[in-house]
Amino acid sequence: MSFITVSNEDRIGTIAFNNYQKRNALSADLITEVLSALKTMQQNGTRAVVLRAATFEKVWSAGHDVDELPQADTDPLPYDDPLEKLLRAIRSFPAPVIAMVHGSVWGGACDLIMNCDLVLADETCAFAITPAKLGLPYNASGFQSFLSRLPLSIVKELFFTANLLTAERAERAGLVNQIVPHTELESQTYELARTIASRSAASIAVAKTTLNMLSQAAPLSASQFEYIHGLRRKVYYGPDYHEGIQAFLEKRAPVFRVD
Ligand code: KFV
Repeated sequence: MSFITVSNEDRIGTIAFNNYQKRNALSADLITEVLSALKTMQQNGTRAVVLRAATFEKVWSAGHDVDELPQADTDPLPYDDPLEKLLRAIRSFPAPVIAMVHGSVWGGACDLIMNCDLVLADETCAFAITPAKLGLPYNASGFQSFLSRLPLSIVKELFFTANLLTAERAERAGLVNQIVPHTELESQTYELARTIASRSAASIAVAKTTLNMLSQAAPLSASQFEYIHGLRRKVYYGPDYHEGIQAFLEKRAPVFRVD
């Protein structure tokens, strides 16, 4: 079964999520297909990639497939998690990856957006990062992606509330390059991709790598990293994570401990 559609025209690749039944959740199978499409596009010298949903629905992607998260006592976002592999593949893809967004973007899909190079969206877009609803300790590289894109105050608001950031605020904060009318979303996205494809691929590849490295440069000592990792471990071994995942699976609101 295929969870995405892939096309290529004039060296512009398109990868479209196509599993709306599950709200385009980023399952391991869907991610495997995206990674394979990216590999082929890189081999074919693709000059820009558009990452989108196949159909215009109210959800762009529901984020990490919660059914595939461990239920307790295991790091939910380890280095080799499929989602983490996808984020690294987008970052290291030599040409720009443009997210074209219609609808709401949740959790890990929001992190995916942070790792795309450019974001064009219409007025229906909204973004929520939801680990606080799942009792899930987010990982340091994930926080860093948000911080490289957004002011600290907005990142904190997103992670502390798990509420949706509206299109207008997302544009003002710089998360989205531009909000365009829905009727123009496709034409403007592909116009942008064509402009990029007409420029020097060599120059753009160096710019992407260098800008990513500079924007993610954050010195952290080994002991500080281990301290953070210890804090995370306490949470994924703790009652909130267990309760958050159970609540999602049972389709009810979580009841977190108050002491
Ligand atoms: N993982 C697995 N299944 C999901 C899912 C997800 N993230 N989101 C939705 N589904 C399933 C859902 O269980 C249902 O399955 C179907 O997709 C339609 O969802 O077998 P079922 O019952 O048909 P509905 O009915 O909830 O759809 P809708 O009423 O349109 O609401 C859409 C939405 C996106 C608002 C709602 O599905 C939702 O709140 N989903 C969870 C969004 C979320 O919190 N995502 C973050 C996941 S955790 C994550 O990404 C990370 C990395 N993190 O750290 O937290």
